[in-house]
Amino acid sequence: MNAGTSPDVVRSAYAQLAVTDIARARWFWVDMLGFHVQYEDAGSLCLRGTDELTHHSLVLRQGEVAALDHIAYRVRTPEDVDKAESYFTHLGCPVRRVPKGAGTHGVGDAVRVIDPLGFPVEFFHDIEHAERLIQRYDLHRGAEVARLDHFNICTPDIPAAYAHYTSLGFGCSETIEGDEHELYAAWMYRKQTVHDVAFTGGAGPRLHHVGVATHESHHVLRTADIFGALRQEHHIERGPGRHGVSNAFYLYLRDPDGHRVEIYTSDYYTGDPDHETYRWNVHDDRRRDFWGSAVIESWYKEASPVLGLDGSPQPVTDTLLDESAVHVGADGLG
Ligand code: XXG
Ligand code: FE2
Ligand code: CA
Repeated sequence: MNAGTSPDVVRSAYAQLAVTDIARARWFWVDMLGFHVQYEDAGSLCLRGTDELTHHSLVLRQGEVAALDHIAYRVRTPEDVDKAESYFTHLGCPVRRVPKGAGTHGVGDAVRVIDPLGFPVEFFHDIEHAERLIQRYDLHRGAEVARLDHFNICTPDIPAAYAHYTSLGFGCSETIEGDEHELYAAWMYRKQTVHDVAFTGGAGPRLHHVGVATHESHHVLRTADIFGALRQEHHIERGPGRHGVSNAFYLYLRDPDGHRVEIYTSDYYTGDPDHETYRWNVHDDRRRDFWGSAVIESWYKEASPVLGLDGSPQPVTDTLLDESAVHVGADGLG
């Protein structure tokens, strides 16, 4: 096997978050958002959306500090797990093999790495299957989460993130760029949607948010209504609104530990081989909210720490370009 061959990534598959109070986290993710519990023990919960036929797309585990434990990508074949191991070893990254039973419940043989951007990332192929819930309308609750859609990560050097994911075979659907084409943000995909991963310029490595898909824009509105009705409106951070980038309808919430989740619906197909990148100018006021609504400062600045392979929080580096400092004039342009 060529050590430099990248694994064939199918999609963003799950995120594992450390939470400081698993009962409160359960309230937020299960009772309020409507994730389904696939597996539960004293210290962890494996959750999935209604459309997901694999064991989980979100794992919550009790931890000392609120942090990202790892994000995980599913790869096409078991051999792609070996390819991930040699690919990241070749790059000089910390790499650990996690045999079936030693890692996350339901997942088979996997490889965990600290990628060149400093993020804990797992690659796996085998995972337990799960019962079809898409038409179990009687079980649908809250945001009626259908599936995981994407990860959004804070990283100080967006061109480096773009280069790393390009070499992993990801396409780029959209960018935010300055007048000299300096890269402020990028959305990259393997599955045929706008993204599996996006980069927000900021101190990093940190997890900006996990994006979960619902079927209908009214589910986004209903989520906000439920939080308001229960006097839990302080969990709402940004939106509801229409994104410029991706065209999706959105709402951002913060969980009891401050982990951010985006309820997201109605982006578009990107699967043609010659799909072209759509480029937004950073001075276009519609880029992050198509109606020009201001983005709250906390959305740019706050994010979850990430853990190393030994479980300790990773140090962060400050950003090179700060999009939140970009001035947009009254005409919506710089
Ligand atoms: O998923 C997304 C986001 O990355 O969360 C943010 C799609 C678009 C945007 S943006 O705020 O740029 O419209
Ligand atoms: Fe997002
Ligand atoms: Ca405005």
